[in-house]
Amino acid sequence: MSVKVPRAVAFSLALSTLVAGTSAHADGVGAGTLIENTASATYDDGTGSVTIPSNTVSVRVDELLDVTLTSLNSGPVAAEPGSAVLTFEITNTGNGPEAFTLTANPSVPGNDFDSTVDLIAVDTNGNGVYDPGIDQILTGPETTPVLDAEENLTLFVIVTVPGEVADGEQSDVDLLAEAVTGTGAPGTVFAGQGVDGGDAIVGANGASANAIGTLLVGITSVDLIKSATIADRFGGTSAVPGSVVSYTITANVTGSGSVSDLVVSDTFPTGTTYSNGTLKLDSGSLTDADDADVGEATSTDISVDLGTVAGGTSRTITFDVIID
Ligand SMILES: [Ca+2]
Ligand SMILES: [Ca+2]
Ligand SMILES: [Ca+2]
Repeated sequence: MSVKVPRAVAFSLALSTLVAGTSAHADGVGAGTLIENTASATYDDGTGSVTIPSNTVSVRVDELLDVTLTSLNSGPVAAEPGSAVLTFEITNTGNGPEAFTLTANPSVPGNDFDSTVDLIAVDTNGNGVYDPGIDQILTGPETTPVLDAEENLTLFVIVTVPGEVADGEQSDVDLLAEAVTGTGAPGTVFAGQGVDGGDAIVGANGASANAIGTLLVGITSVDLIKSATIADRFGGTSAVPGSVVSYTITANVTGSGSVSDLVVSDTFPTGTTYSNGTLKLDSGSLTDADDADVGEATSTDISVDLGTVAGGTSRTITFDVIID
């Protein structure tokens, strides 16, 4: 009988790492996750292979508190006296669920004027636009819903621009977001206040963030100036029956913004009759018919639809009537 000679005692050490609990996040393992580690050894004692485990070491991942805040407005928001909306995005850059307290400061040094903050709302329906009656208005102290790690949310700060502002004036609004659990120097520990009773630890940016939204006042106004020249049948300028009265209407749009739906109209004065085909815009003829061009003349009046007109623009309308 030959005895099978056991192989030389084999000893190996295998490490197994088990990540249990909440899933990992893009920039770190989720708070409350248990990282468990057990070593094992395998050897042959002469009667066969034996495997023994070590005890398991278990590490619970603490909760990091952090946040970023950015303005979603591509530049200054055009404003005029009355309501204006500034748009921001908050992202929970910690690794656990956290809510954030919001504070909007409209009195930023350097402002040409200060707005007043009316309310802060969240974009409940996620369309990027403030929808009164749909998007949830936060009540003081304004606090976001609990955001999961990596979750972001669009916020609106609705302000009122005062009545006495001038065209071109600017004003900043500074929105601050702070982790509800706490803020402080990076590394500050809030014992037991993290996920599953772990600690909450202030992250690299202090568990708070701010962002600036800017209002730019664009007050645009329209001045309408009308004049007339007269040509009588005798080569003179007398207003007698048969004389032609040429009216010129100039619309001056001033300011840094624009006006929309600008329509200039004029009713022919009593005792006159429109001279067909004389309607012009900036010296270009318009048909009397209600057609594709912007002008129209009836037996009683003319109208010219200038649409949207930017500040700094003048448009001139002319037409003739004949004295009856
Ligand atoms: Ca938390
Ligand atoms: Ca909305
Ligand atoms: Ca026309």
